Amino acid sequence: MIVDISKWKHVFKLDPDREISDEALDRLCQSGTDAIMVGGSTGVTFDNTVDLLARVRQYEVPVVLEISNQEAIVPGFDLFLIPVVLNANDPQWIVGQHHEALKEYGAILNWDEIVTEGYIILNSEATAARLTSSRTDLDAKDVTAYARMADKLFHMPIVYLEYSGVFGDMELVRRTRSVLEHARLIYGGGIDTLDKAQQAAEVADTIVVGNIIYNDLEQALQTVNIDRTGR
Ligand code: 1GP
Repeated sequence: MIVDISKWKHVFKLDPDREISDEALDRLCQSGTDAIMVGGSTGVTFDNTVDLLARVRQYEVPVVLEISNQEAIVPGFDLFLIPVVLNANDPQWIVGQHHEALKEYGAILNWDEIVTEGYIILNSEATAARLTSSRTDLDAKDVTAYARMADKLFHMPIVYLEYSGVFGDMELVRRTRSVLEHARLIYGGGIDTLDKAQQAAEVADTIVVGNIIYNDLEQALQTVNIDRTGR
């Protein structure tokens, strides 16, 4: 399937390490979301990723893998998203793991299926922030500099503002979006109502809804109803 990320407005992110019933998965996949993103910070294995892929594949919705560790690279997704954590203090999460993976798979990759995400992690409490030793005390100038770095210096197609677990600063999201020329701005973190989804959708190109899926499925499903007439 050809997947056009430039059309994505709303994405559900599913964690292979968390349980989800068939009924819940059915409702998410048929909700009208633009894609299902599979990924998580910890406990993601080949087996739990294959399982989730097989279950989501029963539906028409595009399914993409956000790769967080080399052991969990599973073929068969529509796209593979590769996070590069721009504000990580640990270089493992900027180029280290990528280097290891390319030593193994570099010659056999289908580059048309691979999309780099310039991640900026902004919630110091998030597992991803701890894992990557991210420097999260950033002001708007810091964040927009990282965004330009991703967009202009490295030509990354995606800048991902990651607040995982908390709802972020929408003014900062808006400012970050405004400096991007080519890259798409993905926002994720703390979207647990339609109202927050709408606020985020007004300032970002794509919003990602994660945790609330597991805490309150009905609220999660509501977030699909954002106004799609904007950018
Ligand atoms: C996580 O950005 C996503 O990677 C979504 O965040 O889980 O807080 O919705 P939440």
